[in-house]
Amino acid sequence: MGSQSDWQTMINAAETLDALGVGYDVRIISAHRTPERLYAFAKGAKAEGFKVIVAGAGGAAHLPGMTAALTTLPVFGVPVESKALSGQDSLYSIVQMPPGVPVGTLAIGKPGAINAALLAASVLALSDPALGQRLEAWRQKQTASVAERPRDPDKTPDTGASKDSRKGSSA
Ligand code: RP5
Repeated sequence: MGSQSDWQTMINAAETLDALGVGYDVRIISAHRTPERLYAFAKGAKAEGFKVIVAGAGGAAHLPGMTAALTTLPVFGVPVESKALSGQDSLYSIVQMPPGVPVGTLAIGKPGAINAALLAASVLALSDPALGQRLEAWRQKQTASVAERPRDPDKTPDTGASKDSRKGSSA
């Protein structure tokens, strides 16, 4: 990720990989503040044993694109939600790669971080049947967690409205 400030978003990718039993390394690599670090990492990633790179960045988010330019490993970009433009700047910066250097771009923020991890796991599962089974189990657990009918939302303390009174007044 491009900054320490991205970690609160990207930790969701890490937690998803943890849940799937996928090993990973987390690094702060800023394309503009630590360009030498970026070059060294991206150029050496394949030799280091990385199979997929998930790159989260915000604002003028050139980290995923620059990483993809320096390696042929699959790169998934997570647009981190920026304060100024709510992550639309990050999204456009990452998604609009010219032809020839692809970055698989996910949704802005936490959903994108989670899905980047799931997508990375799917790629790794192509050559790891045990991981494929864990991924299937993760999906089944998710499916099982969806109730057929909604629960009432929690009542808010300041309205004083109870479930029973709402039933009585609206029936
Ligand atoms: C980007 O600039 C980072 O990916 C981060 O999302 C954004 C802001 O970085 P900080 O100023 O918080 O370090 O490079």
